[in-house]
Amino acid sequence: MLGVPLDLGQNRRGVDMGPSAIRYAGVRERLETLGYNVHDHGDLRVPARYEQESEERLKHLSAVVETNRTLAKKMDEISSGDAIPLVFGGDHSIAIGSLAGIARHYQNLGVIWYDAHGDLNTAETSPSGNIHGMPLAVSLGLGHESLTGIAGEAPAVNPENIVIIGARALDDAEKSLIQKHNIKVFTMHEVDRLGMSEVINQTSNYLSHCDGVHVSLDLDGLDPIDAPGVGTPVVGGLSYRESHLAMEMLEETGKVTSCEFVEVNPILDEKNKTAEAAVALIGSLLGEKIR
Ligand code: DIR
Ligand code: MN
Ligand code: MN
Ligand code: MN
Repeated sequence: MLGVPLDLGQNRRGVDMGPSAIRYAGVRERLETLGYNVHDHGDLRVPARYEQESEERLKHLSAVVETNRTLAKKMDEISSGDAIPLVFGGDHSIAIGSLAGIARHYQNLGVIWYDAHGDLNTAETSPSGNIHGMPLAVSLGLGHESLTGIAGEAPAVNPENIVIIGARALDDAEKSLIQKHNIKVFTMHEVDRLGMSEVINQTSNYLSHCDGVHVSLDLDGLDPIDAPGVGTPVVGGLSYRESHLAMEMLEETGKVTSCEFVEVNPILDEKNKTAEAAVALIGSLLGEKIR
């Protein structure tokens, strides 16, 4: 486990406390009960917000780059051997560093992006200038070179190795990019039509050529009723139950090699409900069964 208490990829205060909230919700005990030998690497050191100035198009760029460079190195280290890296955010901009570090260990890393958003913006297309709306684009090699360069020469992820699940707030430029690169997306429309069980079956088939799969779960993928403690909630989201089914079925594929749970914001939460949901989903993704 590694915490990354970065909040500079977006505007709301409090998401820097996500790793504490997730630990407080009992993640370690949960994993030990499952029989895992848990190693907690603690929290990455992150620049404080008050020390930072903000650019218009890429807010807090240098601090986000610096944090993700350190994170990529750390993830590279802890991805070795048979460890399953589990990262706690922090805002979703940390996926830039975690994917950069993990991808070096795979030929064809699959990525499941569980999110209300596409996170496929660049400085030119972003409506907000917030880097947490850009990490998937950056991981494809699109965006400011100080961000795309974190992965090294080649992009961390190929467009055909990505599956987005739960999308319901895509910007126009993100829609174009999805079409241009033919990225697999199960929006809420497809989830409702097919059901989560079929969505995960198709996801698993779609990524069957991958030699590893990273699950990047933004808690705002869930409905705000089940996960109110997020900075950019969007109504009409994935339920607690659907999400558990998704995690359980992904675990059954045996293909998940790393994961991250991001955007938990305890200041906006209701009695740590969102962190508790995150920990319950982590349990399911790593093998917890009702029976
Ligand atoms: C929006 C919101 N698409 C942006 N993105 C969010 O600012 O780029 N991503 N909230 O999680
Ligand atoms: Mn390594
Ligand atoms: Mn996101
Ligand atoms: Mn989101």
